[in-house]
Amino acid sequence: MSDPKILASRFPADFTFGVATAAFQIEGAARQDGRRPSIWDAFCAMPGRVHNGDTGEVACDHYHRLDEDLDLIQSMGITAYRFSIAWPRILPEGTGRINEKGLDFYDRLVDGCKARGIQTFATLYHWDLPLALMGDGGWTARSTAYAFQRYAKVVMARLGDRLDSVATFNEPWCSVWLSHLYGIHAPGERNMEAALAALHTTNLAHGLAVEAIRHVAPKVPVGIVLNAHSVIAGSDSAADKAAAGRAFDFHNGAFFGPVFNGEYPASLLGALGERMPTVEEGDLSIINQKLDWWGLNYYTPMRVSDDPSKGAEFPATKPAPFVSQTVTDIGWEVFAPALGALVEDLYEAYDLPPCYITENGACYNMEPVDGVVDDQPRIDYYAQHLQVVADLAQAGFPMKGYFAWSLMDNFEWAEGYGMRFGLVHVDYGTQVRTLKKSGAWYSKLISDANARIT
Ligand code: GCO
Repeated sequence: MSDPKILASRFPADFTFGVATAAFQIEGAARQDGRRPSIWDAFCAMPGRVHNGDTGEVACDHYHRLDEDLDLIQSMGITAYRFSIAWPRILPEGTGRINEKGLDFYDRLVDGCKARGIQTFATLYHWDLPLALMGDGGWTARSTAYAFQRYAKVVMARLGDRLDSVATFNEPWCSVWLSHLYGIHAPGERNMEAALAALHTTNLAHGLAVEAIRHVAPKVPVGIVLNAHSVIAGSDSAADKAAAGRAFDFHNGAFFGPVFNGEYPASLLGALGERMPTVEEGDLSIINQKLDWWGLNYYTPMRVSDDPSKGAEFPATKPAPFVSQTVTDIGWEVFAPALGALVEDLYEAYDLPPCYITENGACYNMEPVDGVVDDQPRIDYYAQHLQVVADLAQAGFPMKGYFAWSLMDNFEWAEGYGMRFGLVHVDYGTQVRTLKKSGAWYSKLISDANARIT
C-alpha cells in the first residue's frame, strides 16, 4: 500500500508535489537585518506560554542556511516549495518604513528556487504579526486589515514577477479562534468579542489583499489556505448531529462563508451577531472575490458531541472520543477517510476553485540511530492520506497538488521544538539535517511520478 510507484501512478499528470514551511518556524535570525519582533517573539517571552520556554531566535537557522536548505529540497527531487514571508522583516513596525534587507532575503529565496527548478508558493501571513501593531489592537483592530493590504502590495511589487502562487493567509482559524478565543497561540487572548473582531478584520484583510495582489501582480494565481475541520458527530443522536452542524458553521463557515459565498453563516449570526464588530457596507463584496485556488491543511478529524450545559458558548460542543486506534506523538487521531469526506462536503457547501492540499503530515519524534531515522508510521500516514487525495482526483475533484508538512523539523508553536513533523530531522544543537526514511520515501514517490510522465 505504501509502494511509491503504485501510488504515483494514481495522480494526474500535472499534479504538483511539494514541501511546506513557515518563516517563524524555521528562519531564526530574529533580530537580524532590521527585523523587529512579532507577536510570536513576545508570546515566547511570556512565562508558561510555549513548551520549555522555546523561542524562534535561532529555530532551524534557515536565514543563514538558505542555500543549503534549497539544495536539500532540490536533492530530494522536489519541484515546489511553499514558504511564508515574515511581515516584520518587510515592514518592521507593520506600517511605515520598508526594510529593503528583508525584501532582499526573499529575493534570494525566490531566485534560489528558480535557479534550482523549484516553483514558489508564497504565503503572506503565517501568524507573525508585527508586534508594533498590537498597540492598535492587532487583528482586533480594523486598521490592521489596511496595514496588511499595504504589506501585500509591497511584497508583490518586489517578488510578484517571480512567484508561481501566493496565498493571503495561512489557517485563519488559528490566528482567530486559537489565538483570540482559546488562548493557545499568540497573542493568547480568551475573549469572544476580541475573537469576533479578529475574525472580521482577518476576512476583510484577505479581500483587501486579493485586490492589491491583482492590481500589482495580476498574473500570480492567488488563494487562501484554510485548515477546514472535518467535523464528525460523536453519535447518531439528533443532539450530536445538530452539534456537528453548529461546529461546522463555527469552525469552517466563519471563514469559507464570507470568502466563497459572501455571507457569514446564519447560525453564527444568530448566536453571536450582536457581539460582532460592524460589518460595513461593501465589506462582504471585498471579502468574496473569486480566487484562483484554495489550499486545505488537514491533519486529523474533529469529533464533537453536544454540550448541553447551561451557558455553553456557541457552538456548544465538547470533544467526542477518537475512533481510530492510531494516534501520532502530538496526540492527534489518524483517520484518513475524514479528509475525503471533508473535501466532498466543502465542494457541496461552497463555490470553490481548484484545490491544493497545502499541508498534511504527522508528528513522530524518532531520533537518528546510527545516522538513520526510521519513521515508518509517518510513511504510513502519508501513504494513507495520499491515497485519499488520489481517490478525490479520480472522482473528479479538481485536486492540483500536495505539500508535505514539513520539509524539516521546526518550531511547533506552543509545543516548541518538542514535536517533530519533518521529512528531514534537525539536530537543534548542531543544525545538522538528516533525511528521514519518510523523506527518502517521499522523494521516491516524486521521482516515480515524474518518470511516469516523461
Ligand atoms: C499550520 C501550520 C504549521 C504547523 C502544523 C502542525 O498551518 O497549522 O502551518 O505551522 O506546524 O500544522 O501543527
